[in-house]
Amino acid sequence: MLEFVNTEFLNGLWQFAFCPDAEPDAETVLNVPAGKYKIVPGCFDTKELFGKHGTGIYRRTFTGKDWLQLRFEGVGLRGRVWVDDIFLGSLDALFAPYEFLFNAGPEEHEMTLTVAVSNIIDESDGSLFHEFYDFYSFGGIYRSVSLRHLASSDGNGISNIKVTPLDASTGHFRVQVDFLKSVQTTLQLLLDGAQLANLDVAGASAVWEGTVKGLVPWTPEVPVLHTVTVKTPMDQAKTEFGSRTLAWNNGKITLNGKALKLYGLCRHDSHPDFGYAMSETLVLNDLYLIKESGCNFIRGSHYTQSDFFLDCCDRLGLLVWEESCGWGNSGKQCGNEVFRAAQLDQTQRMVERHYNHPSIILWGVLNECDSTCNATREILQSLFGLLHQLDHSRPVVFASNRYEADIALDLCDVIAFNTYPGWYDDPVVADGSVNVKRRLKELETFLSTPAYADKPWLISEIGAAALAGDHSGFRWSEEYQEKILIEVLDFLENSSRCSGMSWWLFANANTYLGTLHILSRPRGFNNKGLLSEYRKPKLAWHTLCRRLNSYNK
Ligand code: ADA
Repeated sequence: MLEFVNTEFLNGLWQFAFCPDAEPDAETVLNVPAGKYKIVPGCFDTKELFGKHGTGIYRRTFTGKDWLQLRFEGVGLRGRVWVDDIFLGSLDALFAPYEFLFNAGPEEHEMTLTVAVSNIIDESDGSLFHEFYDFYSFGGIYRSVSLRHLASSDGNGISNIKVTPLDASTGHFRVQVDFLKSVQTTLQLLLDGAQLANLDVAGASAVWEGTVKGLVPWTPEVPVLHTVTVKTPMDQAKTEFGSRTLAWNNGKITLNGKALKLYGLCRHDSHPDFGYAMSETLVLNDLYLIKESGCNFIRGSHYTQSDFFLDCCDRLGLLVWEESCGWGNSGKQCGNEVFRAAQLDQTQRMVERHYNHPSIILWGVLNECDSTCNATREILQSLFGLLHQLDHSRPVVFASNRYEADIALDLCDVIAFNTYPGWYDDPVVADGSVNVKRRLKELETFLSTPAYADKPWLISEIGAAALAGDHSGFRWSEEYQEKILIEVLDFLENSSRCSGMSWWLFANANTYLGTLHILSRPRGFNNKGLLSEYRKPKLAWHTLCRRLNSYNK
């Protein structure tokens, strides 16, 4: 994680008021009496406000002077921020990090921070969240809030450090230091606490590139992290990174020259009791479960992940697909200019913030967008263009459910299919067998044609729902889910074309029990987890652990 000096967290108890069915104006927000308290990070509608829509008004005080920077790591569905009665700006994209720089004046004093957070679903085409998405619209300040006290008199300081590993075999890497504004200064770079270089800075960024002999590489098996510290006369910041070489060609993704076979799970960062504000203990517990199952890969579906989650993946050697928020967006929506701008903005925020995490091996966008339309092809072109411009070092991808009819596969560095043979498509045939392998073979043949043969292929989703305790053997039973999983693992073991999978889903996750999903989402959960929503294993979990751990022996 990127860490700045003189930064304090504003987490803990905040005053709280709820305005049902409304997004009140500034006057109301700033004057409404706050009769309750809520915890930040937290979702306000997991318990007594469950199912209610409206605006949660959060308030607390802090002290400071001169230039300050407020940082929100993730708020949803959207928020507005005031310091005293000054409007600082909006938090438009759920799960995305935002920063606000402001001058509090020369005297140290107490200020009131007010954040109005709405969980009312905006159904306009430009919106980043819709009711048809298959994950619940919990509202709240669900990730950390922090306050940075800048030492400079002009509001300048370090804004980012981006470390790009260029060749892990030689220890060649590049460091780019960005500033909030253009500056003339000197800068000291340290690697793991030891002097690396001194640079003169004239402009809004400075770059160092070089080779450090003996720099220990990052691998999933031995995930060694290094720290780059940047010191200027007025500021200091540091970040961890891992030295690893990622490449994608000839149908393979390679890490440090070795072809990857990814065995993984899609995961929602959610829990029925806490929504999207899972405690660090719960997140770490999930990651140990995944690591110990023998998996080496997680698809962070379907939004920007938390810093803590990524810090843990870096340390545990788990590989990550991180994607910005989108779900089944239509061609009409993809062609909407507001939607396009919002997608570009949230994707940039994700990449700028998480650039240094060695665990991230794929940048994803727009899960299951309608990639049979020209408008969708165009937005994908824009998003992939942005991603390539921000980061040359990672492949770009989106999870397609249009397969042979997709008109955007050529744009991807890695092709990924969400496919549900045996569940939505081709369920059980008469003799009780499922058609999973047949469909996967068809996709394999399609992707072995010259147009696609060079692009690595992932099964980004495949799965079946199981209601814990149903042992009938029919669809919805634990046994049926296990049957599908076994077919997928059999296929993967024998396919040299497919680079791996992320099974849908790690643990059951809250979604809607509305008219849209009522027949397929019993209890208001997506039940395709290998674990229950409280992380209790279903039969297939044990099978996965047994199979994957046997590969490592
Ligand atoms: C899709 C989607 C997931 C989930 C899944 C399912 O592939 O990407 O978010 O909704 O289907 O369970 O049907």
